[in-house]
Amino acid sequence: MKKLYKLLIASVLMFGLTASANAIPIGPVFNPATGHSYQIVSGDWFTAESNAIALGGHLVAINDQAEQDWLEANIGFYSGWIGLTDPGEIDGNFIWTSGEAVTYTNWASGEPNNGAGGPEEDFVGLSISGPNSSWNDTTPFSFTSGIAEWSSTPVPEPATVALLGIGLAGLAGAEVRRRRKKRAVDKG
Ligand SMILES: [Ca+2]
Ligand SMILES: [Ca+2]
Ligand SMILES: [Ca+2]
Repeated sequence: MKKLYKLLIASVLMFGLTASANAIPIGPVFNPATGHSYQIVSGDWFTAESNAIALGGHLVAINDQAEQDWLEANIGFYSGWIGLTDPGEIDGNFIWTSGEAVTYTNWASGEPNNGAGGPEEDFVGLSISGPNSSWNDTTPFSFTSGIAEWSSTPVPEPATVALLGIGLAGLAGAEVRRRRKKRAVDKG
């Protein structure tokens, strides 16, 4: 029994260590500069893109140095998918799954190399290690998660909700008054 208890503590500690090794935000993180939210989604490149679509966006399109810097600062040590791919037979013709134009790249030295004669590489991963990060084209099963990016719909402010409530109460009050007046007229 004591042994089992010890084992349980050991596994909890180990899980804790594993979890803290990757500083990946669990919930969405909002970037005020882009007005977009970001979250880690799991899967090979295709599954991760599907999961990003389910959130209302795509795998991240890194459009400029500022967005790249923001990801480094907010995600920390991490390797996973971004929404860049060169599908089909025209290698090197990279597109963002978001449909945005490719205006910025951050390839690692010697990349993209399309596998350098090995299995063809059409899917791009990002590796962040401290202040440095770089991109590499690879095969679609090289990573088990990616970064989703989507346009956030502003949630109504509590004040707006309260005002809406007052407005509805006002309408209900007017309806009651109208009915009372009608009753008075009917009686008279
Ligand atoms: Ca973006
Ligand atoms: Ca390729
Ligand atoms: Ca490569």
